[in-house]
Amino acid sequence: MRWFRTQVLAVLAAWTLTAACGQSLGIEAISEMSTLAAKLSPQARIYLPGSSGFSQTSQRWSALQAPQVNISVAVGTEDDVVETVKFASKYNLPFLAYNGVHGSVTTLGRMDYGIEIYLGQLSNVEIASDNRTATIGGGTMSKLVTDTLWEAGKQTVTGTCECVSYMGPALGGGHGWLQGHHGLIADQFVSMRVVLADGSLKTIDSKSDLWWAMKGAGHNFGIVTSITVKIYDLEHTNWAIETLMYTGDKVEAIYQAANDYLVKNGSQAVDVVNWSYWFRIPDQDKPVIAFYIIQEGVTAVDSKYTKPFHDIGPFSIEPVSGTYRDLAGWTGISLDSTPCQKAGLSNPRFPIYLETYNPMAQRQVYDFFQSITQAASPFANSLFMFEGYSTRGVKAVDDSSAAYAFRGDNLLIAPLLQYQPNGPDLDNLAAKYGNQIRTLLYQGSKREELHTYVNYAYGDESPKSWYGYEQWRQDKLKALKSKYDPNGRFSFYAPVA
Ligand SMILES: Cc1cc2nc3c(=O)[nH]c(=O)nc-3n(C[C@H](O)[C@H](O)[C@H](O)COP(=O)(O)OP(=O)(O)OC[C@H]3O[C@@H](n4cnc5c(N)ncnc54)[C@H](O)[C@@H]3O)c2cc1C
Ligand SMILES: *[C@@H]1O[C@H](CO)[C@@H](O)[C@H](O)[C@H]1NC(C)=O
Ligand SMILES: *[C@@H]1O[C@H](CO)[C@@H](O)[C@H](O)[C@H]1NC(C)=O
Ligand SMILES: *[C@@H]1O[C@H](CO)[C@@H](O)[C@H](O)[C@H]1NC(C)=O
Ligand SMILES: *[C@H]1O[C@H](CO)[C@@H](O)[C@H](O)[C@H]1NC(C)=O
Repeated sequence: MRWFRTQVLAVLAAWTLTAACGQSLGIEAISEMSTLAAKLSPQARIYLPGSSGFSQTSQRWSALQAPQVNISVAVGTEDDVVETVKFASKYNLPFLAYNGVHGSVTTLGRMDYGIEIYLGQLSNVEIASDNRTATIGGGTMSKLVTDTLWEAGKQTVTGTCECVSYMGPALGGGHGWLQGHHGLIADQFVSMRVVLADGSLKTIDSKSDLWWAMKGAGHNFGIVTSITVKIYDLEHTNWAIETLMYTGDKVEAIYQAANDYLVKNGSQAVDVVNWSYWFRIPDQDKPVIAFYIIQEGVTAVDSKYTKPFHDIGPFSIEPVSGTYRDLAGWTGISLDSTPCQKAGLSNPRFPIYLETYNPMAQRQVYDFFQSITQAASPFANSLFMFEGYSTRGVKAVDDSSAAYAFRGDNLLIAPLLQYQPNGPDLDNLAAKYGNQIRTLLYQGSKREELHTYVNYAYGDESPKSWYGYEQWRQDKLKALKSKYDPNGRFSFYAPVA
């Protein structure tokens, strides 16, 4: 890395001086900077704009309000994280952890210069000798966790998408296929190593006051370099899915049936998941409804779940069976699926959590979605997602035990308006449409609180909508924030205040 140093130094010097608003940092500070590269491990890499390493480590899934950085530090060890955070803090430079780069909340755009801390080399999964926990590197992708545990006959709750990191979803609570059994990803935490705003590296567990905050608002408090989590014996390798495709005239019937036979106000079966997507396909002049019913431990989905949906009259029915590891491919989120590609598109979502479907509101949003996704529309490739994970394990965990605030909800709904970026007018139009859709669902819910999943958030929601409306939650988060991050260094991702 030595040959890099002169170049890096020159850039850092120029840029730090600019960053400090023309205020000179002085010779002493600049020579101090030269020590960052020297303090990093031999595995660390520093990438500057224009290099392929820089674009590989900093290109993001969504182009909308993406963070901007001037340097990418691909850390090789947890101490590299410590050194980089200390360095950034000392010179008051913004910094941000980059992991699976699928974070898309628009508050990330407030980072308009600074240091990227790329975690990709902190990737490993190690099963403890007692087989009850695994320790996972802070930069590990979900797929490696699932695959490594699978080889050993184990599993744990992870996010469903193969190219998303393990930690990214976990810090906001974390939804996954196995949450009906074991709870959220964050409910599996046993201990973690975390670099705090002051650059200290701490091992924390349930005895720390910070523990609560890391389970739902974790992005606001530190960089997790590794984590130990509960793992479980693999009980069922088999899974089956039935994909039912419908035309839009069936909307009310489908979601009435989903309420009656599946969701049942949160009491649905632990081994069943149903998702639906709305999107456009060739040969259909309106968006289709793809309804997935997924069941664990079987080779065909039980007809008690599928029959009511067959009766509604899908235009196609496709049953498939396989294993747990096929789920990502079946639902279009495996490594080679579209959502795992970084195609320079803007991908805002406008999430809302609900208890149950309101079939009339579903009709209203279907009609609206169909009107804004016509062939000539920039939003023609959008996807409307209705995620109905089993919730038993989530509800079984004490609601006050974590910063994650929405255990009472059953459905995670989000339109994803996907488009080729073309300036602020189009971004504003997307925001307007997305919020109109969300408002229709919200009004249809007759609720007084807008609950949103922080990890799907658009960015204009309030901290109450991300972290809960209860005053004690808001107070507790703010108190922890001023204790652990008084200068707000971790405040680009859905800041708590
Ligand atoms: C296709 C797709 C599928 C998804 N599937 C799921 C799912 O199944 N379940 C679910 O719950 N969510 C899911 N999400 C949402 C997901 O939780 C968020 O997008 C999450 O922010 C992605 O994390 P990342 O590491 O990929 O992204 P990044 O942009 O790298 O990280 C997001 C933010 O998390 C923080 N961060 C990341 N790693 C660390 C760390 N080690 N320590 C401290 N802070 C860190 C940083 O603040 C960073 O800005 C999905 C999103 C997409 C786009
Ligand atoms: C830092 O990056 C930002 C965003 O890309 C850019 O506007 C700025 O000019 C860069 N500063 C320096 C000194 O390179
Ligand atoms: C852990 O699992 C491995 C592989 O299944 C097995 O060989 C080993 O005996 C187990 N250890 C304990 C303590 O159960
Ligand atoms: C759904 O269940 C919750 C408790 O989990 C309850 O408060 C609510 O009244 C129920 N709603 C309906 C429509 O039955
Ligand atoms: C299916 O429907 C909803 C949302 O799609 C969800 O809450 C529920 O978990 C699902 N039902 C079952 C049985 O999995």
